[in-house]
Amino acid sequence: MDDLIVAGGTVIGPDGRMAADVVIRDGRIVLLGDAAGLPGRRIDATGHLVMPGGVDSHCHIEQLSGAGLMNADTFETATRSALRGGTTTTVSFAAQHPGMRLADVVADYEARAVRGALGDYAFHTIVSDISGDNLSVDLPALLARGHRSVKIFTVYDKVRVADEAILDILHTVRQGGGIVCVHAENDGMIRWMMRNLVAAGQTAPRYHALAPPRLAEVEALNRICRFAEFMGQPVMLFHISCAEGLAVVREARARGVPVVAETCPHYLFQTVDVLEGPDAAGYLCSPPQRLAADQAALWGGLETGDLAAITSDHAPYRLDASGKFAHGADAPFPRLANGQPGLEMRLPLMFDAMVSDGRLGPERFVELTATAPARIFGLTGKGRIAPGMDADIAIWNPARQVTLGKTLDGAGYNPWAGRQVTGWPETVIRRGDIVVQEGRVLASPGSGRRIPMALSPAMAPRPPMHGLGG
Ligand code: DUC
Ligand code: ZN
Ligand code: ZN
Repeated sequence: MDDLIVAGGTVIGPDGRMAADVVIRDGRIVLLGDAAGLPGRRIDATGHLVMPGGVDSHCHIEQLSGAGLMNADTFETATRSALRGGTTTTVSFAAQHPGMRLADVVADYEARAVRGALGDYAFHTIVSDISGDNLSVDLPALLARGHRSVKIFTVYDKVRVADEAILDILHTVRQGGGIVCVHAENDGMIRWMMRNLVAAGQTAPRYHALAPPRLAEVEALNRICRFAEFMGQPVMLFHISCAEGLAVVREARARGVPVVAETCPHYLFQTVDVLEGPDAAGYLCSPPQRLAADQAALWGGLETGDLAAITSDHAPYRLDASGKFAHGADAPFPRLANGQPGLEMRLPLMFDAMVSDGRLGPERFVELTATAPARIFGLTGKGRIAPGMDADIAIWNPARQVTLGKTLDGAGYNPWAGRQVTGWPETVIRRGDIVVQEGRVLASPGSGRRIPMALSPAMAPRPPMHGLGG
């Protein structure tokens, strides 16, 4: 097979940019520099930015939700959509519900991805039931097989884990090597708010802005940071939405607690106002959108590095009885499915803000949307353009103006439809194959590969504080 040469573009890395050609052989980058005169098929990237394919380390694909609802995507639809938006690697969830055997759950999600995925992928193992062999046998075996990220919830009936079990999970992951991701909100505070709002007849989606209160996030983040400190186990805190939540993260990191955190485009670009309109259900997510002042704080967290990654939290549900309205068209807001689709729009939205509008710039865009997620989760070969890395590349036309429209995922609506962005990933390459060209996705289902997670510095355990020894 001929080499593929991405010629004449500006290559963006997390630490800088350079005018360089990229030579690709057998799916890998073999040269970054001057390829003039070298043989091979050429893609002319003149005037374009050559960036690593996106790594979206938080997306829900073909997954049973915490409320027991199957979402609207298959691995095929979700990863096709991801590729068109420039994302070549996804980390989605293998979701254990109580009573399920952990090993079977992961095998099931793996089989679905093997069949359907067009992009490369890894999983977070959602642990909700530590009984039987789940914690003692299955989880250590999964960690050893490169399923090194575990996800836990402090909320939601089917997946919530109590404090003592959380400590058991942190302890087990510490021994096997890995990272624990957490959806951290206080369950009791949310339930109390929902019960009282519904009792007062305040059932419209707009009340969702109050029901997962800011302090519910603060309380649970604080507790999880203390657990991470107590156990000396690294934790990734998902979807930070508000200034006080970020302050908890910042303070814990300043104390040396091994926590990293992420936020999502909907917290950076949407406020509670989206829950006021007739389309509110389509925007409903948890934690909810907050205020403009929170957005400013989150941008500050991205600047300082207290927020290390931007992920989509893609959680697609159709606006009908199969999804959002599974409990009826007039269901009170606590019974509407949570989440919005975002896999395809994540990078165009962030490119528009960070590169076209100049907020933090292209290097930070690459770091936050590709390099850091790959590094944190030990996704070897991903997230950077350098010799030896997988040739996962998005070639961006920085001048192209696009009005966001229909996406390829299964949700059937795009919460960002109608918004104008500048910059588009016109050509996308995955392990050396051109998988998106002129808006068409060329990869076939099943051509994605699982990327086993390697031990990463972000997973390095610290001395525990419990006094029982390491
Ligand atoms: N919040 C989550 O934590 N996950 C999926 C959807 C949502 O809104
Ligand atoms: Zn969550
Ligand atoms: Zn999520």
